[in-house]
Amino acid sequence: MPFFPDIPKIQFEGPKSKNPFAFKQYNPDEVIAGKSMREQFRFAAAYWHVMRNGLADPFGGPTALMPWDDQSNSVDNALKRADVFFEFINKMDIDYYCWHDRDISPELNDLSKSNAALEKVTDHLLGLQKEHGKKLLWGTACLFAHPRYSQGAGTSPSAEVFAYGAAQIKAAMDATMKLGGEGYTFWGGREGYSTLLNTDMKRELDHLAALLHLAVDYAKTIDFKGQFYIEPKPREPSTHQYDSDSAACLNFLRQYDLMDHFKLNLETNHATLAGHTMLHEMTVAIDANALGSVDANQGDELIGWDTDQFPTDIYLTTSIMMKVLEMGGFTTGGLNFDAKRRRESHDPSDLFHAHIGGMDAFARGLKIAAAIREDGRLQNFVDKRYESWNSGIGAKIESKSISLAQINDHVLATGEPTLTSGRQEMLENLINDFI
Ligand code: XUL
Ligand code: CO
Repeated sequence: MPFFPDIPKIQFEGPKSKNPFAFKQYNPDEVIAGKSMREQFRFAAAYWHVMRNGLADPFGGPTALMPWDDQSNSVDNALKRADVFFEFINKMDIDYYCWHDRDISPELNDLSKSNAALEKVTDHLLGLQKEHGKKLLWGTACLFAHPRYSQGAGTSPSAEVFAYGAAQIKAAMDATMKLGGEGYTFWGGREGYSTLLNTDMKRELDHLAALLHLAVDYAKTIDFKGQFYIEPKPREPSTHQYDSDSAACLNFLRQYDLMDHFKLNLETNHATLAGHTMLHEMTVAIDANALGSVDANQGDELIGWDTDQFPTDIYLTTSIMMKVLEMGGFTTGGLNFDAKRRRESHDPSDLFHAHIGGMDAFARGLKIAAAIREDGRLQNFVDKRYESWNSGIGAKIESKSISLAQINDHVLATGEPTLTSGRQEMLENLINDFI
């Protein structure tokens, strides 16, 4: 029996369609920039938002209608949710999904019981994946919801809590491996502090690195070949989270000799909270050859928290896809809709409108980004802006074949430099010509 009986399989009908249950822009088989859209995006649905987010906010309880969910913490309820979820991603034509262990399977306050439940649920998910040809983009352990993690997991002051978190990670990695997951993510929700008055930051960071090294070592013993990611976010729920932005994450990975094993999973709204644009965060990561995957959403300009809205801003999706194309496309990663409906959008059908909108917005962004790259004027402008480095004094500085004294002689001989305009407004106009 279908759980979304009134909703058809979502298909591409083109920009003229007035059908709210159709893609207007996302045409999975259309080739853009050398790959089908399906391959360019590697869209994933987030299990936690689709199945487990009741749409509560800090001032009010859940509103989402989930007629299939008996609200119990039982394995049976978890198994049923998996069926609902697979009907959803099938109808949406989304190939991948992502989960936290405790979204798919209950926390039973006893590790061996929780693990046994996880085993049963992942048996079922494996069957559903095979039946419907779906894949796991990444798995992760939820080390922030249970009260035991209220003071952190890898950075908890308690070694026993660290150990519990590590054991939970072991089970989540086993489950990811079992489901053929292409990645494994660490988002340090409470890996930070509420006040420095009670915090030994150095020790906590050493412990967090130790946890990641334990996971890397364990991956070798089970032959897990998936990509590890860390996901930056500066705050919320902690006052300060150690993985605050791309630059902080890269510094941490380098300091603790983890660069070979990790890439970043960047989320748009986390970039905003860090006071950066997503373009900035992606540029920092790509320049370090460390962009792995993207949690696709957008924030609100007026609300100060992580609103995790579905991405609809074409300017934003264009800039994201320009960077994705620049790095040569996703390999292990993809675009995971870490996004939730507004609290008012409580109908199951709103899940469809939300994902359709996000996928169409990215399809437009991809087409625009590909056209801008094809046109070449933007890249030519940037190349030309730096051309003084290609020969003469610039080339000598870049190749480190000139001394400070020789540079001084050069300046004495050549005099005051002339600058060319940065032409920001002209370039903004150029982008708008394509949008
Ligand atoms: C929270 C967040 C997480 C991670 C996975 O802001 O983004 O859901 O993506 O733990
Ligand atoms: Co996220």
